[in-house]
Amino acid sequence: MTEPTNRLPLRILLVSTPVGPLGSGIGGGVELTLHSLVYGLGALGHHVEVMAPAGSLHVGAKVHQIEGTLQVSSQIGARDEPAQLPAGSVLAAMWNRVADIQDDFDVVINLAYDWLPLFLTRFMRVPVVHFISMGSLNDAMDSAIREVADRYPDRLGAHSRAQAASFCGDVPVPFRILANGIVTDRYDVHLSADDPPYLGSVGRISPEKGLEDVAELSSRTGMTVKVWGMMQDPVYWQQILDDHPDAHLEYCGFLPTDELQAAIGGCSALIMAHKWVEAFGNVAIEAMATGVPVITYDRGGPTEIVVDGETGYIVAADDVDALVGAVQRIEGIERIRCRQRVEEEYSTAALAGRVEQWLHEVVVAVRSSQA
Ligand code: HBI
Repeated sequence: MTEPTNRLPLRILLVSTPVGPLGSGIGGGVELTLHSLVYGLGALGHHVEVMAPAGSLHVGAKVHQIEGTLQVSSQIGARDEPAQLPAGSVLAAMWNRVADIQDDFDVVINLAYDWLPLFLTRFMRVPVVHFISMGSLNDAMDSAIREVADRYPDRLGAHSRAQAASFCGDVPVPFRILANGIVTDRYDVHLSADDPPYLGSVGRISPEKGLEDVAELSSRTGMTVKVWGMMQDPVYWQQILDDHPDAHLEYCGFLPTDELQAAIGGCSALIMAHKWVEAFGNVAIEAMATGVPVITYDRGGPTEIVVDGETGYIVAADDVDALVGAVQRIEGIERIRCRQRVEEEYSTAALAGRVEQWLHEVVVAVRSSQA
C-alpha cells in the first residue's frame, strides 16, 4: 500500500544511550544507528534533535548535552540483576529534560537499552517509541519491554527477527523489524581482495564474539586474520593467543568508521563466529559496503543480512570445519553484489524510510485516539 506522500515533517527527538557520550565508542552500535537516523530522517525533511550525555560529539542536529553519572552497561551483570540508577544518574537527568521539552516534538525515539525510559512511556504526553538495540539480557528489562508491548503494541522496534524472538517466552512480543542503515558514501568499494589474501574480524574483543573459533580457523587455513575492535577483555585475548600458538591473528585496534572501512576493504571475507544472539551485525553491512563478503554462523541477526551464496555464506553455528569450507569457496561470491545489497537494503535512506513509516503510523494512531 503506498502511503500518501503529503506527510507533514515530524519533529523527532532521538534519546541516546546513557553508557557513554556520542563519539566515545562506548555506545557501540547505538552510535552508528543514531548517526544514520539523524542523517536519514533529516534527508527526508524531518526536524531531528538529539539528547545525549555531556561530552558528546556533534551529530549534525542539535544535541542536548546532559551532565550526570554514566549508566553501567546492561551487558554486565546477571539476568536477575535489578534495574538500578547511580547517584546523579545521567539517564534520569536525560529523561527529566525529555519531559521538560516533549511538547516541542511529535515523537521521541529512545535508543537506550534501559528500564527507565520504558517505564516512563505511559507518563509522557508525547508518544515514545523504543528502538531496542540488543537481544534479551536481563529480566527487569524483559518485563519492562513486555509492559510497553501490552499497553502500546506498536511502540517497540528491533533490528532483526532473531533479536525480537529472544524476548518472546510463550507469548510473542510485537516488534517492528527495522534492520539498520549506514551512510554508504563513507564506504569505498574494493572490487578485489588484497593479495596475499587475509580474513577480517571486527567487534569488541569479548567472549561473546567467539574469537577462539576465528583463531582455530586461522590455524587450519594458515590465513592471517586481522582483528579490529575495542580491547574490552585483554585477559580473554591473551588466553586465545596462548591457546592457539599457530594462529596468525593481527590485532589492529579500534578504528573510527572512516579508517575502519578503508582498512577492511581488502579482506577476502569478514568472519562472524559470535556465541551470543547478535542483535543485528552492523559490521556485516559495513564490510559488505566495501565489497567484502561475510561468512557467519547461523545465529542471530547476521543470518538476516547475509544472502547465502550471494553476499557470503551462512554456516552451521560453532562449526569451524564449515567456516573453513566457506573460506575455500569465497571466490564464488561477486563482491559488487555485496555493495549493491547494502545500497538497496541498508542505506540511511532505506533505514529512515522504514522508521518514518513506523513513526507516521504511531503518530496517526495517537492523534486519532485523541480526536
Ligand atoms: N547498557 N544500560 C545500558 N544502556 C544502553 O543503552 C546500552 C548498554 N549496553 C550496550 C549498549 N547500550 C550498546 O553498546 C549496544 O546496544 C549496541
